[in-house]
Amino acid sequence: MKPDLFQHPDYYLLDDLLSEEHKIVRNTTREWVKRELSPIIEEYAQKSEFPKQIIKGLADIGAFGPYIPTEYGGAGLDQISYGLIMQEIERGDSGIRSTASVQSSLVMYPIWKFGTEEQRKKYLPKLASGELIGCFGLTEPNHGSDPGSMNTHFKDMGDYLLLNGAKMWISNAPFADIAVVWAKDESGRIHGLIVERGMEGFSTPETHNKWSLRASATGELIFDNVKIPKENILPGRSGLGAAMYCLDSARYGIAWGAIGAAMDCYDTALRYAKERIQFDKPIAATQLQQKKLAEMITEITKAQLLTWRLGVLRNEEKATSAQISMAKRNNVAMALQIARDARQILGAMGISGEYSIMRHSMNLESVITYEGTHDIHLLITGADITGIPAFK
Ligand code: TGC
Ligand code: FAD
Repeated sequence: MKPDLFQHPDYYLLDDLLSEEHKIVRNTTREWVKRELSPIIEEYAQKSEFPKQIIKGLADIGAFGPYIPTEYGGAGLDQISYGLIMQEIERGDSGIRSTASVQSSLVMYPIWKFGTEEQRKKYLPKLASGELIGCFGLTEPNHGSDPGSMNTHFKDMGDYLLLNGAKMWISNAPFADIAVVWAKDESGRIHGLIVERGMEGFSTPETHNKWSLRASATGELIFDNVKIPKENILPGRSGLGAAMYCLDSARYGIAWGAIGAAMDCYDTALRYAKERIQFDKPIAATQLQQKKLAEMITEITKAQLLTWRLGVLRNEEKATSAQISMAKRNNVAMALQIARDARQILGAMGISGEYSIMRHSMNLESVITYEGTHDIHLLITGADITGIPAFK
């Protein structure tokens, strides 16, 4: 892969809206990505393997629990810093951002928000340091967009809970030490449970043959009469809303992350277009390529503004779920379109692993599906503005 020459597009001087701390966090993450991730990511994506050696580095830059309080090992940062970390990591690769998103927003966040003090103390510091890796099991083979219809369930056996069922398409599953799993009790109410690797009847087979998110490990979670200690239930909140509350945090991070992928594609295409000579002039001198590049920077700038504002609302605890859906949907679709246009600007080189664009493009095909599909987020906006849910 070519050396990482990334330069940050900031057409509307959005850096002026960031604090010194935001810039330090952003620059530290960017330097780590250039130094530790860019040189190896193409090789790991090609061989379809998560680079486990970067876990410690991710923990060191605060990517595991950026906004979790320092007393639990988190970085104690605000929501804009969290977003900037996700942006910079996804500038490197969406699959690596996935690992950070799941660990932070889908594992540490529910334990922090809905767990007991004992659970927080037991798991959060080890998750923050990367000593433990977690995954989040909501999706099932027959229930994706409609998780409320899930089949995974548990029975109260007096001394313990007996868990049965299966989850599918679970990021980090093949090597996770713990799983936050959503399952129904005997009355049909959904709860979060902490399932630990090694519990009898719990297995995590890997999902192979993905053309997308190849540097992220995806797998199933299978529960065959797994005995779960009662102290592993998250008691603070139950119902589908508890799982969705965690998704709000992860979707917010993805809205920032997608900008990172888009910025990388734009920056690569701009540099290439200025250097690539055809018909005795740089292809950047042609109107057709300028149209693509001008539209890219316009869309990136709009997404940056939307997402920065969402970050301010998150910091003020005023952001709604529907506002987060709008940003996730807009930004991922924007990034995917930019990846496709950038690929064309590079001609044949656009499909080569010498450049990051094709990898981003393939990754974004997962990002536009997970954490709520493009369609589902549109329906969430539709329900919000009309007051009429159109899912069913
Ligand atoms: P509905 O009746 O609308 O809601 C059920 C309960 O949930 C509450 N709720 C939310 N709470 C907080 N934040 C949100 N975004 C919420 N959305 C819904 C709602 O208030 C209600 O609460 P209560 O107390 O009244 O019961 O639910 P529905 O059954 O009609 O379904 C609609 C819904 C929301 C589930 C659907 O729109 C949706 O979002 N489907 C998408 C499923 C999804 O996003 N799955 C993601 C799986 S995890 C994943 O993909 C990780 S990838 C990670 C990575 O690698 O980066
Ligand atoms: P379906 O729900 O079957 O949807 C299929 C199509 O129908 C979509 O286009 C959808 O938009 C459309 N559709 C569905 N309902 C409606 C409707 N009411 N109206 C109109 N159209 C509709 N899940 C986890 O729990 N944890 C994870 O860590 C995780 N990681 C993932 C990693 C990867 C790489 C991928 C690809 C997925 C991951 N997922 C994870 C699963 C992901 O959240 C689901 O794939 C997603 O929610 C969509 O579910 P589905 O694939 O079953 O699609």
